[in-house]
Amino acid sequence: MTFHVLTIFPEFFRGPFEHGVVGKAAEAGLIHIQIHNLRDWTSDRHRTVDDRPFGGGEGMLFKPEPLFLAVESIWPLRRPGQKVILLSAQGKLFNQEVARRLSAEEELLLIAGRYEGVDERVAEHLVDEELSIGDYVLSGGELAAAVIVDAVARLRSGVLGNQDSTRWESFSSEEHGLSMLDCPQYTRPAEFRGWTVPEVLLNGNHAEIRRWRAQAACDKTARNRPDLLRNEITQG
Ligand code: 9D3
Repeated sequence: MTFHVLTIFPEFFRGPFEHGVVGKAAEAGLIHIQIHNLRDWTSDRHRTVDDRPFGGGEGMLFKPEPLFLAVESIWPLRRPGQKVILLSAQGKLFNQEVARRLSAEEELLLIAGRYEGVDERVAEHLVDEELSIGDYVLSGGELAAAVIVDAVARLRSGVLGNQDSTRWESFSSEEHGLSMLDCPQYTRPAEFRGWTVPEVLLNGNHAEIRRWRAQAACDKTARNRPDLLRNEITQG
């Protein structure tokens, strides 16, 4: 699978994509990551990518032309397995279900917005999907693009050492939304600064451990993410 990222800050991605699971998968040739500088598709001497909004208002917007030229030169003959995604605060919410769907594509091109936003003709006529990673304000789409590459890449078979481990994490739950958080976990020492590990985890009774973990996961979900339990009832 190939990930393209279109950005005015190409240096931003050297860090996140060189480390961890994504970096190792790229080194092993399991995924490919290409970072493109949006300014390569400008023709004025200041390499201008932004302009003022029609109708007035704060800040600057990405002009449509460099974005269209970039996508059309990266994919001169755009095929159905090549999806363009715009990261923006106005997008639909990204979640594990979206990650799973995107992981079935051959190639993704992620556009990281900056400034106050992007000319709406980009959202309407150039991109397949407009995505946000959550209800908080970021300074641009670069961090969001890195989040999406990480979440999608690790679903590709072979990217994780143990393929099965994707199925059993907090946010895996098959194709649809999430249902339950992971249970609390402990490692040595069994007593740390007077705080002890639950006795049941030390006694080797695996049936009892399984029951404890299920209950503890329920409790933690009710406390930290009651919205997940409500979804469970309404969505089955
Ligand atoms: C006038 C309101 N604007 C600034 C407070 C709106 C606004 C413009 C540009 C808010 C954020 C941004 C930059 N954010 C992104 O490009 C972005 C984003 C985000 O802010 N939150 C969650 N996901 C994403 S994906 C891209």
